[in-house]
Amino acid sequence: MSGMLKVKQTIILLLIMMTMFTGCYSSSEVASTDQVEFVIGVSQANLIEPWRVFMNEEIKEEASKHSNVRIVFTDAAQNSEKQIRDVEELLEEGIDLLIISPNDSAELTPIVAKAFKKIPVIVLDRAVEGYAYTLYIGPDNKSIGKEAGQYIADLLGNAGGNVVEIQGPSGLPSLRERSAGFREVLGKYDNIRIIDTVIADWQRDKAEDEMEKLLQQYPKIDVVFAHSDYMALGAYKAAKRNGVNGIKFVGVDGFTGPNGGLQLVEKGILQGTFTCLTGGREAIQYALDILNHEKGIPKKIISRSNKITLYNVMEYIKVTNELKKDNSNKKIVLGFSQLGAESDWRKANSQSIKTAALDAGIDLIFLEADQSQDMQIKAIRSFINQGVDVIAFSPVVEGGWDEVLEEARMAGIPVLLSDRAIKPDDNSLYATFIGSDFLEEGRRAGRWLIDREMAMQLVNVVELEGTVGSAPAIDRKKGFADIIANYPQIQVIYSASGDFTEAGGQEMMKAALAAYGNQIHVVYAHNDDMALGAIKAIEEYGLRPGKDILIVSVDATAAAFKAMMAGKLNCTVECNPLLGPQLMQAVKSLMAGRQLPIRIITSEVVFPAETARQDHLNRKY
Ligand code: GYE
Repeated sequence: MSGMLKVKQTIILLLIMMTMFTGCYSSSEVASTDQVEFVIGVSQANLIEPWRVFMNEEIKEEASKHSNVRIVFTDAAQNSEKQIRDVEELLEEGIDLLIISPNDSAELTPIVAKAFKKIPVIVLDRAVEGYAYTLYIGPDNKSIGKEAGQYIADLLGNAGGNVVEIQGPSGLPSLRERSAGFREVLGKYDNIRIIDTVIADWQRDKAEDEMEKLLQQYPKIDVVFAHSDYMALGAYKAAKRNGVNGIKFVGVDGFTGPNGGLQLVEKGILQGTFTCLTGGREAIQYALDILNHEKGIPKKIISRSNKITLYNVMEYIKVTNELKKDNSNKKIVLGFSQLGAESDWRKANSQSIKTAALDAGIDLIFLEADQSQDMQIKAIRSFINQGVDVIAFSPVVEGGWDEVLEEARMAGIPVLLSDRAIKPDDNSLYATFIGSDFLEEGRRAGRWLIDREMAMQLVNVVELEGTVGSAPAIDRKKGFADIIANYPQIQVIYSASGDFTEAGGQEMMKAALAAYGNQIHVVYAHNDDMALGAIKAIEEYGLRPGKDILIVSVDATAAAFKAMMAGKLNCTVECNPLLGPQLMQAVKSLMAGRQLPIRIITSEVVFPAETARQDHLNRKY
């Protein structure tokens, strides 16, 4: 036995003893003779919500598949100070990875950041502020609220009616988002009134008491929307006891088990529920990938919510159970429509996809489209005709995909979005979207500029935009604008599209220089290739790029590093093109019958020229 393993076993024994004597830890495993390689600490916000109990069960079940893993659970009992202490103790005990579901986002941010300095950290459900963690997995609460609102509006139909909302503890951001989504949709209907909102702290009994009062107060309640199935059940009980029939109850969570939302829908107690994945199972899967240094760990995963009613509950339960069976041996055919080869980023992206397909044993049909939407639509149609198993594509522009995606749906072929998003964002048309947070990239470029240029009186910026109508061009512009909006001395005086190419960047910069010459202080380019083009134009004009005119761009390609080391580029914001491994993993999960998260967001950082020489050593593209 190696020294490290011995240490691990001692830790486990210690933790088990602490459990026995103090009752403050609980370990999923009693004394085992297996060699423990990884100890994972799980810091849970509370165990009052059945949803969190379920999260812990999922963690336990998934971890039990790996004999080299031990889990140590702590329960903060809704107290942030206690949770901070829990994490501190787990760290002292020498855990290898922390999974935390914070009680409060702001209050837990510092301790999560502290833990992240030492070990990988996976944050579940409630986020922390900033980016000091390895991976976040959580739901899109706003869209859960919206979907619930729409469902309730459909239930009420033309007659409209009175709705009551039952919430968890007030002040939680996730709860506010859920409520906001719900209100946004119902607000559009004149004949629907939200007559009251009560707080039941996720508890069934409290919901029952609150509902009791509501029933006395209001002669007519048509629908109760509770932020958890458990609270919906409490409200139902009150109505039943009072002999009030005809109220429809809608909840959120949709997990399985006694009093789980799925069973409540099956029994007709709830009219519907919206699934809200706990992320427990996925957290363990990713924890192992992280601990085993696998490639392509994302930064954020946003889970998909499903509407469950009497019509689909049986099917949903069946499909969820079948997931446990593994049918991953079948050969998979993937059709990938790449938008073009316009930049170094794109070349690295294409290479990553090809290599990852080969590594994963997936048959890849790869077609390139020369930045033409028509060619991409043709490619997707050809994949449909060939009857591939899965289609993935990187949409050159956001709009105009509905028809062809509808065709894929009719053919029963799932579609994955890679790299770029579509609009309108109808997420029933795709299984997942794997790619960067372009808005955040724009913000990062903006923040870099502000940190650097705060003292200057006037900062004139030239913005070299990417392909017109493409997701990265739209969001990078917006993210940058959001940040500089608070600094009136920073002005974008000229902006034009260079189509993400070096030649385009050079041409646009030439035009900008002709118009503004040495009044230009900064260039913000939506990608490195255009920045390289701008560097040429600036040199031709007789100024020094990186000195007379500062340049910040996005992508962090090898050529950008070279330019930074030569002093000609000042900063590049990373946009990771190595999406192949994540894409293949998603394809495989999909083919194994799993539902994919709605959004998988890539992990990225910022590289200023000052540290380029050092950072350069670890770069892969
Ligand atoms: O930044 C740019 C490319 O969609 C993220 O497209 C991608 C962008 C990338 O051509 O270089």
